[in-house]
Amino acid sequence: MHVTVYGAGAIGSLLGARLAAAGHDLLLVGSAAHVTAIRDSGLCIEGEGAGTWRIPTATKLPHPLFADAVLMTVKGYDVESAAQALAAALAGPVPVLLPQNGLGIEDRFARGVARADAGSRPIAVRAVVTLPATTVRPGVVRQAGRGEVRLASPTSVPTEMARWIILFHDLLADAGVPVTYVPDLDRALWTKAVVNGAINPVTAAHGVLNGALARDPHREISERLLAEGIAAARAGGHALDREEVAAEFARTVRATAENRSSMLQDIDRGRRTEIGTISGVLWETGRAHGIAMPLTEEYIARIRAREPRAAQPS
Ligand code: KPL
Repeated sequence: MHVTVYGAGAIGSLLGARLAAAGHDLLLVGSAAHVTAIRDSGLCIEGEGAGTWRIPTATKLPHPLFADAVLMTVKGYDVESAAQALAAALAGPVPVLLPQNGLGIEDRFARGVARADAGSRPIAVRAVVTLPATTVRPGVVRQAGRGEVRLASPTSVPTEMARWIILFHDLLADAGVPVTYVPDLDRALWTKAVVNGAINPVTAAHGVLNGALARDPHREISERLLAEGIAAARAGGHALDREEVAAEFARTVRATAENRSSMLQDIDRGRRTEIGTISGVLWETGRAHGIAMPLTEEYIARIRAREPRAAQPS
């Protein structure tokens, strides 16, 4: 299958390498530094499933783009402009996996597609991804722990959508990527957002690995953020179960203990973060329902203060 990874950072490169290893024809569209390193020495994956793969790369989407499937792994705040560019480049209706952290991603995608001056309507397939991936340096990505891809159960969606979900499920599963179906994707997305809201800003503000959140003083901060996030999500009508979310938090911290969260990696590189689509959306949801979220607000401010000035707001 011809698969394009659009926004080949840590997670996109990791998934791209798995698909290339399974024999698919990949195109990785990424930053100039990453692309140059891959052209020089191949894409090197460290940790789980280590190896080096020679994969075609580009710094821009080709026009027209011929692909059977796209993994759109750009950051949440770039989804709208990326969707617009993708819709303009694609020759026909192609399924696009959206595995971003955070919330409101499908709406951003739909807005981008609507703005595109093009006939093609890419089909958004939302996913939750818990795989921990770290960019060690351009061209080198480490899978630091375990995780999976979660897709909506095909029985929970209209038939036309089910076939695209099954396509991504089988594509990833055949490449050895752990992938599961969840009965309620909205619940899985909000659970992941609340868990990210308790992991990413804390690791990024304090410069610690995910595993540090299993111990005080960081555990206590994360638990309070978790409680605020759960309250906001529930007030917003998302049926989160407190114990289930706490268990998912503990499992994620354990399985990704050696990982630098994506937000910490962004801060390390002086880049914009996903604080807006993660904690920002949780905080706005809380505010709309009269839920006080003082610690979430404090951590949003801490992360914003560390972002490059031009990057703000989300
Ligand atoms: O989603 C992640 C991230 O870093 O953004 C986790 C799963 C927490 C891994 O670090």
